[in-house]
Amino acid sequence: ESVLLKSKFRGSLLGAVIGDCTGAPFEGDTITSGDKIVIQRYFDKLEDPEFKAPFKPYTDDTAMTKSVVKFLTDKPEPDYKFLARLFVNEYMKEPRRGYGAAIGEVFNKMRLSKFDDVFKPATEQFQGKGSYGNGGAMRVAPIALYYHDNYDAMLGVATKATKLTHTNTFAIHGALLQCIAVREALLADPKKKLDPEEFVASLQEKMKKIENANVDRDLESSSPEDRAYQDKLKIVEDLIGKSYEDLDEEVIFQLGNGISAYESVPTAIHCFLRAQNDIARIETGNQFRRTIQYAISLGGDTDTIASMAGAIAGAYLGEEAVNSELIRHCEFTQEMTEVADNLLSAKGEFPK
Ligand code: F2R
Ligand code: MG
Ligand code: MG
Ligand code: MG
Repeated sequence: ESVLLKSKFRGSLLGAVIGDCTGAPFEGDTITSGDKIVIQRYFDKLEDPEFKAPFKPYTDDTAMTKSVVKFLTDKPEPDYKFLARLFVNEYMKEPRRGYGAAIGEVFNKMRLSKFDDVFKPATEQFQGKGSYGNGGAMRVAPIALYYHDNYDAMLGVATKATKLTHTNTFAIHGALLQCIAVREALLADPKKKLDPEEFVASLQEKMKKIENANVDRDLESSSPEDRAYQDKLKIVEDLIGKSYEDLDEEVIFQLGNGISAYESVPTAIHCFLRAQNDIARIETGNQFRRTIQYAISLGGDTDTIASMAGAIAGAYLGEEAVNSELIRHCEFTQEMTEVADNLLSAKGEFPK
């Protein structure tokens, strides 16, 4: 059992970093059918043992995920000031890792206020509306792994870890959805064929609770975010039944491929589910690669959607599903394997 968990922890964090590294060169692109052939060859090369090239660098997605792991492993209890400092140190050390355009402001305010109230700067983003970017979701996988056996704690920690930078409900609920998806994948038996309908139904039920709880807090208001992710998951569910070849335009139109959590987290979950079966023009027998390659082929926020889809796929399939050549071509993958092991052993060391 712990052998399987070890493989799944490694698989998930490798999925996060490999999706980021391989997706980053395409971030912001619109992908044509010609580009899809280019992406097919790109992955063929990355899996070729003879292929020599400098590794693909990671971006902010992995930089922040690393900090979240350290936050979980280095302190006995969640310490959000510590996490804020880790984010800021990483950002100051390497500001050119492709961070969101607005998040630097949060980090500067944290630093200038000497980390006095680490939750305040994020509340001031976008005229007080808070960021709805996918930055909370893209770094949440370690929390799902660490707290997989304590669901309520998982949601609580994921919420606060997101709120350090993102206070908009769309960003928080998106991060929770991604967190829940990674956990469900971790708990699923990789030897059994996954039932996509069951997987989505479970996410729908959980998001319903989360979105309804939000309504209860403020009975006066009924805003679009009250059902936002339930509605998106309904689309994910409807897409499962559609098996025709040219689904991509519809996926991009209905689910999105943007940098907001709302337009990327459900898309990542769709990628994971669709890759359970063959996908036209993605030639590989490897489900892990298929997930990431498909996510990238949708264009838009490719590094982040591939990273989130990769974290889910890796949590389901485990490390064995990840091609070792693909690992070799991405930055920080060796370290990420050790980091995954530390995360698993930290679970045993500290009382919850
Ligand atoms: N930043 C990018 N990619 C674009 C450029 C990088 C590229 N490599 C290059 O240099 O060419 N990618 C990274 O950002 C995303 C995560 O962003 P995060 O952490 O959520 O940051 P932020 O700044 O808070 O939000 C992102 C943008 O979303 C818009 N936005 C958010 N909330 C808004 C609101 N309430 N109102 C209006 N706009 C809002 C803003 O444009 C934000 O800057 C990932 O893709 C990661 O890979
Ligand atoms: Mg990025
Ligand atoms: Mg069924
Ligand atoms: Mg991105």
